[in-house]
Amino acid sequence: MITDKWKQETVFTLIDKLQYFDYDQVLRRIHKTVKKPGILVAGATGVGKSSLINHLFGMEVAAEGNGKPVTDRVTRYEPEQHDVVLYDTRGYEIGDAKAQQFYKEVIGFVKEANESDDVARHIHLVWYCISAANKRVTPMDLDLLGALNGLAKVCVVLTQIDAATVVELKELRETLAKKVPDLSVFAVSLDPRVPEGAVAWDGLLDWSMDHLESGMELALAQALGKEVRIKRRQADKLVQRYVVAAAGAVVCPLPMTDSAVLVAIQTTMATHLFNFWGISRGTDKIKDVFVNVVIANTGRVFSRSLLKLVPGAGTMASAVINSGIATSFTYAFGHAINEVCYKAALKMADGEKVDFTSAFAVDVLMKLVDKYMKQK
Ligand SMILES: Nc1nc2c(ncn2[C@@H]2O[C@H](COP(=O)(O)OP(=O)(O)OP(=O)(O)O)[C@@H](O)[C@H]2O)c(=O)[nH]1
Ligand SMILES: [Mg+2]
Repeated sequence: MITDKWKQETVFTLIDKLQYFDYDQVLRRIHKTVKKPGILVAGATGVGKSSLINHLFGMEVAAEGNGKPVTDRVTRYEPEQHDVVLYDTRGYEIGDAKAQQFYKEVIGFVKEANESDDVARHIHLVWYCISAANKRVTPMDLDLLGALNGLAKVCVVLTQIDAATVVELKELRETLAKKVPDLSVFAVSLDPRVPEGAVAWDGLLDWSMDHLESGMELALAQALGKEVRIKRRQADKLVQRYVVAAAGAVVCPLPMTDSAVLVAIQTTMATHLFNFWGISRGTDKIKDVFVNVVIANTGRVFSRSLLKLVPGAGTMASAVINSGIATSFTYAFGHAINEVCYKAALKMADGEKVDFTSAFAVDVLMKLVDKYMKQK
């Protein structure tokens, strides 16, 4: 018969299994499966290329000295904590004779990179920036767009729209629609006075995700700093991968006390999500909190949730985990972590401090797991 003592022991057995959790090793394993997208940001000088990289990926990324010049004009940024490779170009002066040099150098660079057998060098996306402040699309823009379009997935980012009137913007869009009808155009601005609905950061990132292979879209989302809503959507997709893994792990019902494989999936998922949200990027202290609080609580939440599902009067043999339980728990636990991380990320984006120990307390997680279990 199932007794309280048995339940308690089951909880302890599961928590014991977590003692061997090696954060760095799990993270290394996760990183090995990630494919990094390469994104090139091109356009004339002063259109806001470096500012755009800073805005989306964080000030430290494009800080001077952090990149490696790969040609005179192209600087490669491969931030240690992010799984993206960014290429910032030093823009050409409009009408400058050196514009031709930019053309040769940048097109040559992308061509060579994408013909290379070394996939780590490939440029997958090009964000071609045209400033609305300049109020025109130049022949050089069109030449470059044409040439780049054959080499990678290209879109147009209409930058600095705060510096143009509605009519000017409309004209720019019409010109682009006529001259490069196949290319998507996203209007953006870093001016906080421009209403959120008028800027297309979402659109630019959605387009980018849509044009990347599935492993890479997650890597791009992981690297995003302030665009937390998009990050959340991608984080939920990540949970789905673990739900599938959990279903695969429980082809035959497992005795509850033998659920090490499922615990491993939960802890790996938790590590992956935590890293995805960039929360572990902070200090060693945050890493300690993660290992001591989040991982330990994973075991508690996991075993408590499972025990809730065991029929009270059953025998121990009836305490099994089938694939339905495995998938709904993984779904609920993944979404619970995402909800906590999302709220933390919103706070951190506003410069607030987050107390992770209380954010990931067992009761908080249990409540969220219950909520998402019902939803499944
Ligand atoms: N008004 C306005 N100014 C912006 C915006 N984005 C960037 N800027 C400003 O435009 C100037 C040029 O921005 P950068 O990001 O250095 O431009 P860049 O394209 O990297 O220029 P190069 O490196 O010379 O090719 C800076 O003074 C920015 O502060 C914007 O959305 N609106
Ligand atoms: Mg720049």
